[in-house]
Amino acid sequence: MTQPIRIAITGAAGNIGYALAFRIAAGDLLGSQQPVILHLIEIPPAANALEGVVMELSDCAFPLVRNIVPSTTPEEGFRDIDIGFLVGAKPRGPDMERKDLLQDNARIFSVQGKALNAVAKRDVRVLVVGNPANTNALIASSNAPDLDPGCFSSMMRLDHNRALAQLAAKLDVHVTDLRQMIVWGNHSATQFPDIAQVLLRGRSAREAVSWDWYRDQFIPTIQQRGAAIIKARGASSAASAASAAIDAVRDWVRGTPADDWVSMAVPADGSYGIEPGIFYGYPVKCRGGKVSIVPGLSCDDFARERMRASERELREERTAIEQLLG
Ligand code: NAX
Repeated sequence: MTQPIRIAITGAAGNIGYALAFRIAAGDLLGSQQPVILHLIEIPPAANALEGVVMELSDCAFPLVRNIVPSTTPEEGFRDIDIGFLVGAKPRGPDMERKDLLQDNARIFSVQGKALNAVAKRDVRVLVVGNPANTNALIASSNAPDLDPGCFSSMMRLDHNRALAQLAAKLDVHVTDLRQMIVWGNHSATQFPDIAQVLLRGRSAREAVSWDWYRDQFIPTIQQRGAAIIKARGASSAASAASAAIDAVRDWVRGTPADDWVSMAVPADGSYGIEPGIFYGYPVKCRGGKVSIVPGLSCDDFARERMRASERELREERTAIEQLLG
């Protein structure tokens, strides 16, 4: 019988964690033949809420769930895990500066990086969702010196999926008709959703929309989509974020389609002029569990300027938390 795979979710009693756990338990991540053991991690004040999540998961009698391991410490929660979704993070309080948020979350992710280093499987795959996701991934990875930095990525997939949906709606086609979307940079308002390479049934989608729409509507809509959801729903994206997290790890583990790529934030390696030292959103292909940045795409001055603006922001975030890098 297939061995169960151990999957950790931090912030499992939060909005995204609550949506994610049930979809993974139902087999949406690794398919209907792969049993799972869920490691659900919370902070002590949320232990009761976590117990409720465990009760509900157990009440679903999911055939694929072999065990549920609730915990309030990362050393216990990450033990022997194959996959980690690092969702739990401190939300921005009313009087909090972005700088304070960065510091508080940086501490959480340095502790979690050390714990992953100590107890996770050596080929663990860790997707960081908690914000500021790119810099949190950098901190976790730099505090896990025995794990390959390629074990870590941060989530650009929600932005990627949002970009596909908006462009498909504009062109009056289905999202599955589109290929080769890219979201470069940071998961923040400086991200650059780039449609220069997008193909609509093999032809350039960029040429099918006006420049004004692309620059003045499409790009800001994707950059501000999170805020628009909060305004409409009174709460931040949860089910769509969980869905994107599942898409991201599924493609990482099982591979991207032969004729497409996806956007993932991975350690910058100098590709496209983005120097190492940050996690940067790139177009990537995944094969055999490994991620490779798609090489050799042409980027015009308009694109370069936006890619550099997002890089600058990531370097500023890095400077703010430099003391917590391992
Ligand atoms: P919630 O506040 O609903 O849930 C967060 C949960 O994390 C809480 O239950 C909290 O107790 C727990 N937590 C906090 N610190 C923890 C720690 N050290 N260890 C374990 N658990 C901890 O937030 P939710 O809406 O679920 O969002 C979670 C994170 O995702 C936020 O940082 C949010 O900004 C980020 N997002 C990232 C997205 C992305 O595309 N990368 C999109 C959606 C989302 O905004």
